[in-house]
Amino acid sequence: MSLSRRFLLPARRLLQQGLQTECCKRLSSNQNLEVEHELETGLATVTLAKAPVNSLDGEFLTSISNTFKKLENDSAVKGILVASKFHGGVYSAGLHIFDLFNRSDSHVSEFWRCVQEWYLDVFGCSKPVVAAINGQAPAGGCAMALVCDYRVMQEGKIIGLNETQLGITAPFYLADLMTATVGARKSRLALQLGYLFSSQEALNAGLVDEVVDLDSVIPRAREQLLMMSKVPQPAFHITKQLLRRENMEVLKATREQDIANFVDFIQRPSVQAVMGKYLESLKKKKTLK
Ligand code: CO8
Repeated sequence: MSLSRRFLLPARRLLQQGLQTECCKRLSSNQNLEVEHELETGLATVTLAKAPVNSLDGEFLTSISNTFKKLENDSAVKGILVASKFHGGVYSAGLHIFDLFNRSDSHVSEFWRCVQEWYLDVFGCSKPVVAAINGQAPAGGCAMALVCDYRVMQEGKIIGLNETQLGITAPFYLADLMTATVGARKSRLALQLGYLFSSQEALNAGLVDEVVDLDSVIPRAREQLLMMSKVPQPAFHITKQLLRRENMEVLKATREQDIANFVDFIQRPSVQAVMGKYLESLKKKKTLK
């Protein structure tokens, strides 16, 4: 390597790091979740980084919930983008299935409480939230996108609430959200069959708002978020809360019952048996690769 190149490379890196700290603040970071805040625009980026597939276990859901609580209360944050660190791979594989399989009632019950809390904090966030779906998004991955205000998806991937395929049901608040998004008939069919939409089908159904190539997912999502963040904020926040209030109130009023119903259902031997087979098929798929 020439002397000038040897000198210039570290210098450029330092310069980039310097520029980054000037215009971009890392709000918090743990090994599963990275949160950055662009000071100039007020936009925050939440990057899901739980290897290998962003499966949502109780701890991860709580960490997302807490992050959204913080961003909601930070007046400098004007909008939130949600993306995956596994760019072009998996946005999120949904709930961590092992938290539902062969677990005690109390474990499942606490886990389901985390799911509800996650929903109330992310769906209930009054700021603009845009999903940059830069990978596969089955089940809870689709839910992670549905709770956002706008969805930009990578072409050639899958998305949907496929819960019935693994023998479980989507919670009523997500089923309602799916219906509100794609309409009653499409939602009914998709939920009953546990249908996974291709990106193009999702676009046609209105499940996502845009389908673009991988390199354009984050820039397009950011552009949309910037536009949304410029709507006068008190009006945006209040309108968003107004539109989401009814859906949230139903869950708030029935949380304990929802947990009891879910535990009762998931612990049935027949449900556990289907889930066991599904887990086996996931492993088999791997050995066929
Ligand atoms: N939970 C736990 N582990 C998982 C999950 C999951 N959901 N998905 C994949 N994994 C594991 C695999 O077992 C594998 O582990 P290992 O390396 O130890 O064998 C590893 O992650 C990598 O998986 P793949 O090799 O399958 O990775 P691919 O990139 O080939 O495929 C997919 C990625 C498409 C995401 C694929 O893994 C898949 O289809 N996973 C199952 C997705 C699914 O059906 N999820 C349903 C979960 S139930 C749910 O989310 C209910 C939602 C209710 C509301 C939730 C609100 C938040």
